[in-house]
Formats: sequence, structure tokens, C-alpha cells
Amino acid sequence: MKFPFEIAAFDGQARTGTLKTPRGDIRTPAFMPVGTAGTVKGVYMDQVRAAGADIILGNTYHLMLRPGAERVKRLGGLHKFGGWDGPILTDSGGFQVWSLSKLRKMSEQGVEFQSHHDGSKHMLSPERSIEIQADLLGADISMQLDECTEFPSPYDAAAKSMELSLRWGQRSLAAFGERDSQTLFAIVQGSTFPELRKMSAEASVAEATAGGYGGFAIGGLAVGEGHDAMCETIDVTVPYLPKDRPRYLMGVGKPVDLVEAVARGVDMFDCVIPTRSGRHGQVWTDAGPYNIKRAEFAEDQSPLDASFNVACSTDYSKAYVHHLIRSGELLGAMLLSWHNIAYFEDLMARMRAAIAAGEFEAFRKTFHAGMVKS
Ligand code: PRF
Repeated sequence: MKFPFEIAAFDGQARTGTLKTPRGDIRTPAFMPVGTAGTVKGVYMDQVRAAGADIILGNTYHLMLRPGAERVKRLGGLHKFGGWDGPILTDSGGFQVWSLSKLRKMSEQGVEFQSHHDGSKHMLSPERSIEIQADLLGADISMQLDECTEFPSPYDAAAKSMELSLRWGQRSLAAFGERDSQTLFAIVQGSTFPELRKMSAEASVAEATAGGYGGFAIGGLAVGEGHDAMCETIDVTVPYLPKDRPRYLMGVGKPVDLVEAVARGVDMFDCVIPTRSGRHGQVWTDAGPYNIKRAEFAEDQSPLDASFNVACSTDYSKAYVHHLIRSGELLGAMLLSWHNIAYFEDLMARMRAAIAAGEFEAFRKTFHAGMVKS
């Protein structure tokens, strides 16, 4: 089914609304914390929820290898297994094979790869990816299997790769069929070539099989092209996507990327930055990130971020978190992951409010003016 998507307000290209799912509403623009292996690393699910996340992401690739998709199914599905009763979006696996598995063989059929854990051999086809996501894990939103085109790629190679993703999209749709309470998103590819992005988007939108896609993702970005080329590619893709369906920019990004993509009409994001950079001591703020390991914080008794009404940000001093991270203590990684997720979710909430008030341009300017580094 296509989940109802109610857009409450537009401000320029930016829009705010609600994607309604049987497991709860997703307020857009939305940031989805990444729960790769059934856990948002280092953060309790109730903290994720309290930080303002409506939906989290899970990964086919990781879960099929460990603990195994059939096992997750036997244990009641991913929601029950991981203790998250809100919506879950799963990525289809191709991108993680591309970025994590050294040995992979692409064919029309799918992608054959060796596990990065133990070298065991596996096959991921569009049909198997849908079976894992929708039937075994029980994802609310499944993604078509795609090929993330390498950057840079010559035009012909990017065209071939995009066309393969289109064929895999058709097979993903056919395998998905009609479902009462789950939906499937397409992924637009085409590297940074405007004509390829147009072709990919138009062909995915035209796909009428089984009612078509419930949403449209922009894949193949944040792979080395840089912020400006990413923004230009979003600009040439969005006009070919339906206004009344959610748009999801995959694997993005830094706060400045989120603000600029929202300005261009993107509704959903996911990224490991809040948790991954938190584990390395980075603290995200409106002025950009700073590293708590720096010597100047060794005796700084001020809280991580006094402007935030979240315990991790107000109840622990910079000096304490500096000590925890320098000592490799688990709690340091946990507190910063939690703070960073709260920061990203708060940024989305401020963008939603600014769009609703017709003040997004003012917000965007203030945001850029305050950003001293990123
Ligand atoms: N495809 C899929 N997942 C992704 C990407 C993609 O292109 C990206 C690109 N940044 C992140 N995650 N399936």
C-alpha cells in the first residue's frame, strides 16, 4: 500500500507534513537514526524515541548475516526483537555489499558476495531482498534492490548501472506485490548526470505494477561528489518526483546537508554521523561539531549543551565526558551518541516549525550564519 502522506505546509520547495503508517506517524522532514544491526549503537530505544525520532532504519545486509533473517522472523520480527514498536525502514542490502564486502560479483540476477565476518558466500537478488525486508524482518518501508553507482563514473557506465537498478526495481515491485500494511520505495540513481537522473526518476514514477511505489529515494549521492554537486543533483531530480509522495535522500548527512536538502524538497534522511562521530568524541552543535577530547575541556564544568532539555546534554559536564572518551569508557560513547541524535532530531523539529511558519528562508540564513565549521 501507499502510506498516506499529508503535506501541511510548503515554503518554497521545502515542505512539512506527516507520513501515516500503521505503526505511527512520521513527521517530515524526518531524520532516521541508523539501527544497522537492530540497535541504534549505544542508545536505548526509549532515548531514541524521547529524542524525537519517529522511525529508525535497519539493514538487510547486516541482519541477514547476523543473526540471520530467518532467525529474526522466528523471534517475532525486527520490531519485537529490537524493542522498537514504531515504523522501521530497511535498506535493501546492495549499498552495504558495495561498501563493506570486498568480494562481490554483480550479475543481472543480483549480487553475490562474501560476508565481511567470516567469508561465507551469499546471494542477494531483488526477490530475496524483498523476502528478507518485508516477510522476515517485517519492515514497514522496504527499499528496492539497487546498485549504487561508483563516483566518479563515465556516462556510459553510470547509464548501465542506473538501468540495472530500474530492472531490479521492477522485480522488487513484482516480488513485493500488494500488501496491506507495508510499502516499498524506489531508488533513483544516475550519478551526477542530469539526463540519467531524469530518466531514472521518470521510469520509476511510471512503474504502475501493483500500484507503484509508496515513496522515492535519491541514492548514489554522498559518495565523494561533494556538497555542491550533491545539491545540484537533488535540484535536477526533485522536479521529476511526484509532489504527493515522500522523498528520501539516502545516507545523508551533516546538518548543513540536511538544511540544504530540505530547502530542495527532501522529506527523509538517514545517517550514521550522530552515533559514529559520537563514539569518536564529536559533539554536534549549531556552530558545527567540536571534539570533547580537546585539552581545553579537561576542567570545563559547563554542561555539554545547556540549550538542550535532554539529560545527556544538561546533566554531564564537558570535563566528565572528556575524561570518559579519553579513557575509552562506554558511557562516553553512549552520552555523545544520545546527545547527537537529540541534536539532529531537534534540528529537524526546528526546520518543520520554520516551514510551517513560512520562515524557512530566515531559518536557513541564521543556520548558515551560526555555522563556524562543519
Ligand atoms: N543505495 C542504497 N542505500 C544507500 C545508498 C544508495 O545509493 C546510499 C548513497 N549515499 C546510502 N545508502 N540502497
